[in-house]
Amino acid sequence: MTTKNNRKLTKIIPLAFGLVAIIAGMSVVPSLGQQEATAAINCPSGGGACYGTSGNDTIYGSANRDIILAGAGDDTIFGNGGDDNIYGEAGKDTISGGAGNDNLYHSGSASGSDGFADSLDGDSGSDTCHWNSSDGDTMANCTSIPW
Ligand SMILES: [Ca+2]
Ligand SMILES: [Ca+2]
Ligand SMILES: [Ca+2]
Repeated sequence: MTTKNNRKLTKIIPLAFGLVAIIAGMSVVPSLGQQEATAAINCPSGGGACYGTSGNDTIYGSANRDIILAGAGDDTIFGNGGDDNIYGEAGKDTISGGAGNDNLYHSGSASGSDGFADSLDGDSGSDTCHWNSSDGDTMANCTSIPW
């Protein structure tokens, strides 16, 4: 009787572990997917340097002066208040300066084309958009400077 029950258990236990592993696997897979999706980044409330990741980010500047470097990826960046310097760096970026006198840069350096059509919007204030004509960058609400 005891032997018979033990035999049943040896069959049931691996099956139970298998089910637990499947359920655990199901819950793990979506969370890994979320890590690969767009990350939301809030810059430090006091302003200063603020960095995106190498992936696609949505970055929110503080009410103060932010220096935002978005990293590679197709980033969406909101400078919000303060006189911000925003660098889209590589990737097709959408940048809005928000209030304040902002400097928006389609790329990370003044080497010309980054190969992506970035969208720069100075929003309110006296803003400057640093763009590249061969990339097909678009601009609004800003003075344009080739960069
Ligand atoms: Ca990025
Ligand atoms: Ca701003
Ligand atoms: Ca860019």
